[in-house]
Amino acid sequence: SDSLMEEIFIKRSQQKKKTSPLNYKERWFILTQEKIAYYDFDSEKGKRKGLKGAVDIEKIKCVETVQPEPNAPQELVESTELETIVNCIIPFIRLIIYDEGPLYIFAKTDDIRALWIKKLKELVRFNKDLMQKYHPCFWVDGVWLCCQQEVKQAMGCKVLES
Ligand code: 4IP
Ligand code: ZN
Repeated sequence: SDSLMEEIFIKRSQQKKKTSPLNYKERWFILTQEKIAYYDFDSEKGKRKGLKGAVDIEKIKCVETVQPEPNAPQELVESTELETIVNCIIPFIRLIIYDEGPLYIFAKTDDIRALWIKKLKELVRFNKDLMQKYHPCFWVDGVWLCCQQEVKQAMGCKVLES
């Protein structure tokens, strides 16, 4: 269906498996009424390439901002090309979407972040099973930095103000 918004964001790997690497990739995000999808792209030609992943809007349980990782990203970023970008963006960004696990997306400016969060919150407003609590910090090395819980699915530790 029609694209509502498009933007290039840096995405943290979702680490669906315990062995998945933690890395950051630049992806072209397209938001429609049904999903938020992200694609690989050719930065020189400004062209979109293959679909890398998508989250169904109706499965989203929470859209929130989170605190930056205290020691990220220097030693976490694997691609040296991305390092500068991630370094200069990290302080500004924080957009998190929960589906099964958290999807962390980094926006380049506060304005872009605010715009996307506003739009996404609108879209998920009537979803079933919206979370009342979330984790305001990152999931790193098998632990939630905010509350030290060691289960990824553990209930959030901070109540959402709506
Ligand atoms: C991949 O690392 C990419 O970061 C994937 O992102 C990511 O998938 C994978 O995480 C992660 O293992 P390598 O490229 O070094 O293999 P993308 O699909 O954007 O390329 P996500 O789920 O974040 O899209 P897993 O846990 O999904 O495998
Ligand atoms: Zn927590």
